Amino acid sequence: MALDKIPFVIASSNKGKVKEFRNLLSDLPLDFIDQPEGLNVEETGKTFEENARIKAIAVSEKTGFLSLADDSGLSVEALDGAPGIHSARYAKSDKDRVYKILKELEPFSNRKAKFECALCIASNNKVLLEVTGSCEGSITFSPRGKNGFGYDPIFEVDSLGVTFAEMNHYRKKEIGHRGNAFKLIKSELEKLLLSLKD
Ligand code: ITT
Repeated sequence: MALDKIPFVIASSNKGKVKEFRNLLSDLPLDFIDQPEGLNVEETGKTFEENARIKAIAVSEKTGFLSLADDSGLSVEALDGAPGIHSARYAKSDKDRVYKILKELEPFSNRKAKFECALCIASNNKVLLEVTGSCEGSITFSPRGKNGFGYDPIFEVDSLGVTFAEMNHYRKKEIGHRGNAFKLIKSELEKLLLSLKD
């Protein structure tokens, strides 16, 4: 463990999310630890916020360390908010999920969508910080771009005209749902880390 750094578990098995978090948190004095291999936390909540809480608490209990969980997803207006909290399981692969949305949206002219991200930081079975961020956009007619993960190739950000998958990670950090949520929690997290060092 690096000297003076606080052990911090990113409670996620999604490699795309973990990569984004490592970038978002890179200037904080944290010693990143993967969540225990094979750990499968059942997401029984009905909202992003509830699921983020369930994951953060479970991983902090299991590891004994400060844990950050994210529950996130894409909500498409014309599909009554689907896939929403079911984003990860909407079809069997990222590619299938992307084409399922494109197919389902064919009859609609309204292509408005939004990404949401609930973050929760927990320790010792207790929620310490929680917040939600979002990013508004629309669904493209075909996938574009090679960066990012999940639904990034079909999500075009309002006003920019490019998909998340067409931007570099600095830009996604600046305007994306995860970056927006993180902006709301960052100063509180810094205070929390300082209090843990005392
Ligand atoms: P963990 O629960 O282990 O963190 P997960 O992938 O199951 O991993 P979620 O239940 O929060 O995570 O599901 C989020 C899904 O929403 C994710 O699998 C993607 O399909 C999608 N998603 C979330 N954020 C995204 C982003 O920034 N870009 C593209 N797709 C995203």
